[in-house]
Amino acid sequence: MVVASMAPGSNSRGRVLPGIPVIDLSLDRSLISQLIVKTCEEFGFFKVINHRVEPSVSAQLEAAGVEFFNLPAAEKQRAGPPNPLGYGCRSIGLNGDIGDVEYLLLPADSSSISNRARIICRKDPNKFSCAVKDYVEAIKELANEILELIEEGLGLGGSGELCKLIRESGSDSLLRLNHYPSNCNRNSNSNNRKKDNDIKSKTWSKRKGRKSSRIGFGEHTDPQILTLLRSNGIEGLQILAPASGVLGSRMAWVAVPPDPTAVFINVGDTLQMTNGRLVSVRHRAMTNYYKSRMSMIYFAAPDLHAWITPLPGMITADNPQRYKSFTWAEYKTAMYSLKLGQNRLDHFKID
Ligand code: GA4
Repeated sequence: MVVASMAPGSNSRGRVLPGIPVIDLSLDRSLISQLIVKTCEEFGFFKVINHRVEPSVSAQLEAAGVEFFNLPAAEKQRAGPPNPLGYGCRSIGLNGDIGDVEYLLLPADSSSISNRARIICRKDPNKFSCAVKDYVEAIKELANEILELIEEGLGLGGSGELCKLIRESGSDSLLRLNHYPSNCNRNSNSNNRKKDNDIKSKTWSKRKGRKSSRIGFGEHTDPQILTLLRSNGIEGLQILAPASGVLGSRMAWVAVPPDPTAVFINVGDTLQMTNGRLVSVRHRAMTNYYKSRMSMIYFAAPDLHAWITPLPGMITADNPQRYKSFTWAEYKTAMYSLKLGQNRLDHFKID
């Protein structure tokens, strides 16, 4: 019985690279829990199919996002600047990172969603907040299911340690809507010129006769516990994964083929509670020359005061504790003090 497979992945130059692990959630639970742990150990990334997030719920949020990003710039700016949440355009985080992206970064708790909806969608705040709430409810369920499976695969079945972290009422989880405009429609004004040059200098693919992609969201790992991403049918997401070649294994950017029916999952830094067993994956998003891409991303995070400390059984004589314990609030302070691509976990390493 095939429960997981490697779908062919290729970068935008068409080079075939190792595939993306696929987990079919309708299949045998004990088998998929082990496969999820295996893929989280190797890649920190996989795609799930046959999940229970209704297509209509995803479509509703996608439509709300499209409607928002189609508003005139001045109207969108009313929901910004991100401090750190809200509407942002090109500027990412607090330390000068930029990308070819505009976004809405929202808290995932119900009352904050309602409050923000009044600013984000003055025309019909109720419709916007329903779209966000329905999606958050469904995707949070999926996050719980995956964390339960991870617990089982790690042999912690039934402990509820991981699920408990994101289920608490004070959970700091976020929802992010990213819109990557197509390059061909992009209008750069003089204010953007310096930023444009910075981005161009990092342009990833330039081949004669081919329109180049630009960096939409630079490489980074996600700080939270688990990230669940759903995008429209436009490619752009890439993960840094081991690619075996003639000279052995090395790390390479692997393009993730888009699939609007699937949810892509990656391990966040905070799953280092497994003492380094599960790895947070470095990833980035490229723009598409012809088509705009939209992704909706749920970052499952604990309460600010929650302690991130190794899970039972993860510290052994052969694998002593690698990271100091920290609260999520402490980790967030470190995350906002660093640039996007910097390694935050290194700051908590035990030497
Ligand atoms: C990366 C993952 C999430 O998108 C995010 C990002 C956050 C932000 O956009 O404000 C950060 C980035 C992310 C990590 C380092 C800091 C903070 C931008 C940045 C430069 C919302 C998150 O939680 O961390």
